[in-house]
Amino acid sequence: MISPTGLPTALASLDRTLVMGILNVTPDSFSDGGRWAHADAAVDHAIRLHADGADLVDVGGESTRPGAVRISADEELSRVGPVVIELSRRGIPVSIDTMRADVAAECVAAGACLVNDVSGGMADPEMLPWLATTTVPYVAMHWRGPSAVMDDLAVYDDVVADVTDELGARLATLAAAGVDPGRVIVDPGLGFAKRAEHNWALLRSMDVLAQLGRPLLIGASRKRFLGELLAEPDGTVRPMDRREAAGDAVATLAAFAGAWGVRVHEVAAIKDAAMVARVWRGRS
Ligand code: PMM
Repeated sequence: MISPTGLPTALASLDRTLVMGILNVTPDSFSDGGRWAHADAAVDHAIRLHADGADLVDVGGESTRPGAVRISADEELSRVGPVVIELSRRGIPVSIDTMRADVAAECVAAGACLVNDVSGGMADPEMLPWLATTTVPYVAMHWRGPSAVMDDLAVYDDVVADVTDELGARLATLAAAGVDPGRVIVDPGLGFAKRAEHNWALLRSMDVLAQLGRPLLIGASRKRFLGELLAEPDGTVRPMDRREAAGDAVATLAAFAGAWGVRVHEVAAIKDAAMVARVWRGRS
């Protein structure tokens, strides 16, 4: 399993897929909006994710659901800052899910060990210059535009080739800005400017994405394309709270296919699945 440089030793030496537990400190995320909006509830939930075996807790303060309107940097920081500080104080490894350099900088200073940027540095012109001043590992997700308009941007000639090329171009832009690609993890961004058939095509082609030579992160948990797959005969999409098993299946298959990490809401089953995938792939 390739690991990005700059991770804490305990995470850098994993020989199985890393499990990233999702903590959305938001009133409106599509998957768990409002549940962990208060710092105390968020910290309690993160402690549970960690106890369940999460290698990292991914803390986000801004919803990226389709159509979401952006919040201010101050608002975002007031949501995530206290949580990142408290989790770091407790020794729980944290990644910060943000598109903003200022928020990333504050959270890394507070102890976050990875920056997860769904925009791959495209949303904030300060992100790449700031990253170049640090050594923190960085997730560059495939992104075509803000959540408010992303559904209109789901147009591809060949989604696998297009996403691979666009991620390759981001790696080149990061390198030109002084960010060592050896620190960068790439993510195809399931559901971001992608319809169901795009997501499935990308999952089927993880070997093509892997040719970028970087670790892959996959986030499918509770996403709409799973609800569409499991729709009722009358077309009613399976609701969020009944997509867990399908999300577990995707995370397990992604682990078997060699993903560096999977981003999930419920950790325990996937942690076990990552161990199974490791031995299935031939490691004792
Ligand atoms: N998906 C969401 C948020 N952040 N980050 C990465 N790297 N990859 C993803 O697929 C991703 C992400 C949206 O899902 P959520 O509302 O369940 O957090």
